Amino acid sequence: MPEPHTADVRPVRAEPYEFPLLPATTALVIIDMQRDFLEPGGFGDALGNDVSLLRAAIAPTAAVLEAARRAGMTVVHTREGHRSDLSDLAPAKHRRGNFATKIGDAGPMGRILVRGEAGHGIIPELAPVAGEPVIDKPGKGAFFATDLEAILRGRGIDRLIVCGVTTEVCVHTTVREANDRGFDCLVLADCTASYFPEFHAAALAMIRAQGGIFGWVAPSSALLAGLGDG
Ligand code: TIU
Repeated sequence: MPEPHTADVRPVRAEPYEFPLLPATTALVIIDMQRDFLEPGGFGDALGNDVSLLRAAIAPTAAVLEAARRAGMTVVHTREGHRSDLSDLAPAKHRRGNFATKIGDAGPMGRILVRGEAGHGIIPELAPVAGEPVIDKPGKGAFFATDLEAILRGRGIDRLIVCGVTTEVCVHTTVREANDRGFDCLVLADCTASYFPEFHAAALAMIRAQGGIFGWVAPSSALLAGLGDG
């Protein structure tokens, strides 16, 4: 692909330095903003977490989603979950934690982390619209056992804006996978969240440390300003 014309690049104030946003080759990737992680009675709850801690990421992510759509950027949503027969659920993932309620068990939002169940759905505030790929992933990383990379390469995407939950689990795993595949990742600090605020802070610090070893970190306000929406 030819180098982008520098006039098309919208610099975003980020750490450790400016992120060169180019809307035509950038995808907004929203990780696992599902009821199973954000609402009581889902998978996050079954793991013993206070799910209310994730809700702060909803409003800023909704604003970024709207701006990305307006800018004509590719938008991709991911959902963590499994086939109803659990044939794509690794036994190690199934037994991990020894919790009373496990993946596939019945809960108030249907079977936990199973595709097609209410809890597996993306929260209504961030619902995908027609034309936006939704990637169903059985693991923590969005590239593992999915067609995400093929979809991004097919659209000429080489940089990602990453939002979603949780910062140190599915967001981090995805950013690490993307980084090794040659994608530049900008993680939006207020559009990501964790059940553990200290892990959220540490996860973001790990991304931007060492000259941006895994990528860049910025507040959503910086992205909106870069897109002319701020
Ligand atoms: N438990 C936890 O923090 N996260 C997950 O299990 N999945 C995602 O991060 N999406």
